[in-house]
Amino acid sequence: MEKKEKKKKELPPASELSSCDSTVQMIEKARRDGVSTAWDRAVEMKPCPIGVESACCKNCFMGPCRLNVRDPYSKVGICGATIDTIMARNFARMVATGTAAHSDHGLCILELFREVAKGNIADYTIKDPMKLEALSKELDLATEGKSVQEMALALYDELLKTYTNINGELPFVKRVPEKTAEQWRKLDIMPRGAMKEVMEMMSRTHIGCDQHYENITKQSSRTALADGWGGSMIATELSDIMFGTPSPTHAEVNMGVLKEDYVNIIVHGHEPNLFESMLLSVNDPFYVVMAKERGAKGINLVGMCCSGAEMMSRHGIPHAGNFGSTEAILVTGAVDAMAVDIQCIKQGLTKVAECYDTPLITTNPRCHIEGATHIEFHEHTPSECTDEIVTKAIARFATRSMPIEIPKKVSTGVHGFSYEYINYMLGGSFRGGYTPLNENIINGRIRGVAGVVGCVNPKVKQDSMHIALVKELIKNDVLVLQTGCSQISLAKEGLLVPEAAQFAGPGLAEVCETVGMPPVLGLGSCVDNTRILIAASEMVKTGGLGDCIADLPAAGAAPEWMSEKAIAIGQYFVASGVYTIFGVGFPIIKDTKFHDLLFDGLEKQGLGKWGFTIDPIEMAHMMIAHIDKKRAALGIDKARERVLLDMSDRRVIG
Ligand code: BF8
Repeated sequence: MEKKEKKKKELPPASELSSCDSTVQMIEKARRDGVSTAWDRAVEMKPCPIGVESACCKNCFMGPCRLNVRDPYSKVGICGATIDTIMARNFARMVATGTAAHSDHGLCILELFREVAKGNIADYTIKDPMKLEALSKELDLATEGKSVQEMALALYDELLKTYTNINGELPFVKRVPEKTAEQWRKLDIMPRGAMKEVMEMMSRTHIGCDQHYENITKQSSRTALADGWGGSMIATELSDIMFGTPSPTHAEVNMGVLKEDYVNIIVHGHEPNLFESMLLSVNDPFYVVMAKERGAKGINLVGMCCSGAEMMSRHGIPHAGNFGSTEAILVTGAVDAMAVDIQCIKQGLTKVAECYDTPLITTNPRCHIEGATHIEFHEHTPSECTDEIVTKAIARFATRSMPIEIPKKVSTGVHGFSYEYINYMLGGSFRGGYTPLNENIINGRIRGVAGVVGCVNPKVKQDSMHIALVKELIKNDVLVLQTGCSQISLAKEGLLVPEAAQFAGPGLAEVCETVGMPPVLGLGSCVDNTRILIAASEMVKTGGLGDCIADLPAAGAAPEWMSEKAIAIGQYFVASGVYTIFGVGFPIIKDTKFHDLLFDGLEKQGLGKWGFTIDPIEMAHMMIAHIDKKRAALGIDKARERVLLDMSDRRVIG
């Protein structure tokens, strides 16, 4: 019998796949050039209907077992595992992977910090000794009469416990508001070391081990907290100490940052050390002269994804786009080298890079990609790797054979709002502290605070959910804090500028205009979500907004999430006390006991809870309703009504 030829799905117009004009332009060009990108593969791919609801288990080889998503309690796995056990274990393993990714990144930064402190690495230094001292004091380490090196080595020893603790609490628990930490102790979810938690999670989720969804979820909370208050926090804090704590800086975002007559080098990934070294290499006069001798006007260094977001925050390095645009940018033909390290590096990049004759260079021992060139990055001799990449990029520029088409769009915004800078910005050097922020929340000008973070996902139109959600939040006087790919979505939309106050509600606009700040603050990469945790702790400690993080008029969202890291981040925000809403889809079945626990039960225990919707406006109003609920519980709901009345009175008088 003749085999029926499988009909190819018709591709939708690229403008339906992305709100980013540059990415749309490049998807269209890729199609004309016959090149496949994740956007078109996502149209072709039909997600597994059982996997998408997490109703399958492959934790042993008696199966894999598939349960009925429409009637989840009608069947159990071969071992007898119920739908709640299966979904809780699958969810737990996503948390473990996300935590492992961030914590491994943090451990690399910690080891780098030790070597810098010992003087074994000449290429990096301690750029922010004030932050080193402040952090040491927060962790009750002696600083009086200590040299920078002594403080750094003592801090290294202390923070190593974040990984090695088998019993005892993580060092950064000292930063957690006392009542929140008490809740963790009472609920038995206090995190120990990140290695211990991830290992125990994998052990518990082995066939025939932890088979109670509530107990598995406790381990999910412990593990996720070891990410947020552990591995990720180390990555942020020590990167600041070594490479500089960000303060607001102007930076250009979008594909128009590529320059046709320059050697264009993109760094994409997550660890800042590769990028920091690349910055030195591209500014080395030897390579600048070499580039000019080959006909270029100079070397143009550009970032993407999270390491791009960090470099933009610290040094104002231009940013070409988020996770959704990494293949698309190669289609310009203008990229002379793309250097990557770890996480969110699509394997599909190799094919696209090959089609446009761009060297794709992997640099990290954890991340080789078949078909890419590997030049290993060693932190004791970092320039050996980055110099070689620059040389390759110059050679590619000199022999460019592809037609170049660079989308023209560029948005300039302000990035780099660290926790420390927010402290200074709102209070000034005279009244430093979070008191003015708390006062503006209490008096109602600012209704509450929202963290809008996370990925983009080809299942939804790129950037569209982030943009609609953030616009609705600021319109309703909610101050928005951003990180990761979400921050890049809004930067492209032009909202990370003080002038965006015109889109904010009257209360938030007034605060923004007084302080000169945007209503949407960009904090950096995904590990920098810890800046939001620290800010939340500080708001509690400053007073007037309750005793624990769960009391704050605050909420979080990742409307276009896709990675396991996003699930780990979501769970650490929930366990820290924050209502956290995801879009796209949620990988568990509604109306199950496990679903009830995540979406309701955890809040009843005094923590935060999960939420879900695919509608960004509904998402905004779910967050606003939660913020208003918290305002009412704090007894500050009336103040907001008064302040809004005052404002309309003033407008009438004016
Ligand atoms: O850590 S937001 S797509 S790049 S996972 Fe990845 Fe998601 Fe982007 Fe950075 Ni975060």
